[in-house]
Amino acid sequence: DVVPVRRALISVSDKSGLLELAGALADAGVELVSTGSTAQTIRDAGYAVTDVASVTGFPESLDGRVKTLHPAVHAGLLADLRLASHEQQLADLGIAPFELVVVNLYPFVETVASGADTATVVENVDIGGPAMVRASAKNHPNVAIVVSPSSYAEVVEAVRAGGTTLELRKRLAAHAFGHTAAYDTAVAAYFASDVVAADGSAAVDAAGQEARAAFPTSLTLSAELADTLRYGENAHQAAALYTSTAGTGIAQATLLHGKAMSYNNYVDADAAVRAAYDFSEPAVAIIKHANPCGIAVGAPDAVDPIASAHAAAHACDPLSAFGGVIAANRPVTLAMAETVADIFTEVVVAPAFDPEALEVLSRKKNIRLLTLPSDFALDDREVKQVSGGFLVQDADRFTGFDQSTWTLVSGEPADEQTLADLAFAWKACRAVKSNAILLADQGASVGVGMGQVNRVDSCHLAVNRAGDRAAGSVAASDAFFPFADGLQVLLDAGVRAVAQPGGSVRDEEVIAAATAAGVTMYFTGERHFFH
Ligand code: 93A
Repeated sequence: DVVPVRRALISVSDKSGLLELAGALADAGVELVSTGSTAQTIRDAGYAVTDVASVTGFPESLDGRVKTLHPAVHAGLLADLRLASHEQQLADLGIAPFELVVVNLYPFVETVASGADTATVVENVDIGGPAMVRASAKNHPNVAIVVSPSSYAEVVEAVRAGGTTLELRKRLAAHAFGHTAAYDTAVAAYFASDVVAADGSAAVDAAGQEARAAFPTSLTLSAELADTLRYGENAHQAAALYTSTAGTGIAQATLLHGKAMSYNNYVDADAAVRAAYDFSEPAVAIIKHANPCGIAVGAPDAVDPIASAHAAAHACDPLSAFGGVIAANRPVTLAMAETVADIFTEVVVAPAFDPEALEVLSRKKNIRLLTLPSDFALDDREVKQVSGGFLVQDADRFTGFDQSTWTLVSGEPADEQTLADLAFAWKACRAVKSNAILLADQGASVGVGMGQVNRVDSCHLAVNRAGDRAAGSVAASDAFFPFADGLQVLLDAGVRAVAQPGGSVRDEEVIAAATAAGVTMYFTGERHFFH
């Protein structure tokens, strides 16, 4: 089932990687046929290329609307050479087949996002490109279809090795159909209104009013089916993973070891990564049911800061950490791996694993080891589904975090260590579902109260979890204390300092309680609800 590549059709808007590809194919003796500016780019680099117009005998016309839409091209894409009759007909018609097609489409989504006028947007609806992509994908027993520069290396390797395998061509065909489907979805959404946004980011109508400038008048999510999952949150729910084409997040992470990721693994790994990457210093977050059972940064004097962060995060709530999902914002070291190996853990996600760490953890059959993309980034916008629609918001980030903007409202100004602990607690608290109360000491959470429908219960939970570590810890609250009662629970437990947004109508009462206890309290001026 190996198909040697003799003739390739290349027509790409995104020219990244094009010359390396063309060079490699030319060196392998492949004849290159190409459209307008793609052909020009290849020719300028000194490689021989045939213009598609000389294949069709028809000039590229109507401002490029008709370039490859011609039987001389499409018969070459669609002929099934396993059939003698197709081979004969091609010969009779004087048409040569293509074994490789490289197409990426007019940048429709990017054109809309740039605020271009309607005529320009419409001109960027690619017709000939998807036709070639779909024809070649249909004919995958004979043709390899490449729609993304990220596939170039693999295809070149196959060409050099003597041809493409059926396995590769089928995989490329699946990618190709997913790609044109996502493309058409974006086009359909644009025609359904004026504006489209993709990949969770917003695009602005060219004529959009300033007040609405940050958000498009309509939204479609452009994502491709990456994987079907065993099931969803529960065994009776079917589920799948879609990846945004431009995304570089948890959905694009690489599974190095272990069983396939589950739906809940993805949710928790995302929460874990989001928590760990709030810190610039080495940090670890351990997540269960999307909530932290522990977050910590490495001790400043630690020989192995990420192992130190993990040990401290685990110490927060060892009971809950059983079966947890762990994220580290630094490569996992041997020392960390050895500790993790002794604790039943669902997933460890990190930018990398030291080789010895990988070896130790790979011995565990049931653990999943995941590396983040090298250009890992959290999305700037978050989309949440509600029945019948979507909510979209800027992601909550600590970019530009500046503790000097906090206001001291009670007690003595905190010393350096306490300020550092408060900053840590404040950031870590952001990763906790509201109502969130987080107690911390020396760069590690010691008690977390999460997800309660009143703040008093969250305070009790945090204090109970912290046990005898509550006394002398610092506290952070994701939102203001509406009454003094919640704060009083923390004060009674002996916390030494508190950070909270402030802004309650009863702030005076709350400050009075802190002052009466002689406890330092800062208003941060910013709320961090997380639901
Ligand atoms: O305008 S089209 O819909 N009509 C066509 O016949 C056609 N053939 C290729 N767009 C067409 N293409 C697209 O042109 C490809 O999908 C690719 O994005 C682009 C490459 O054109 P050029 O080589 O001139 O940059």
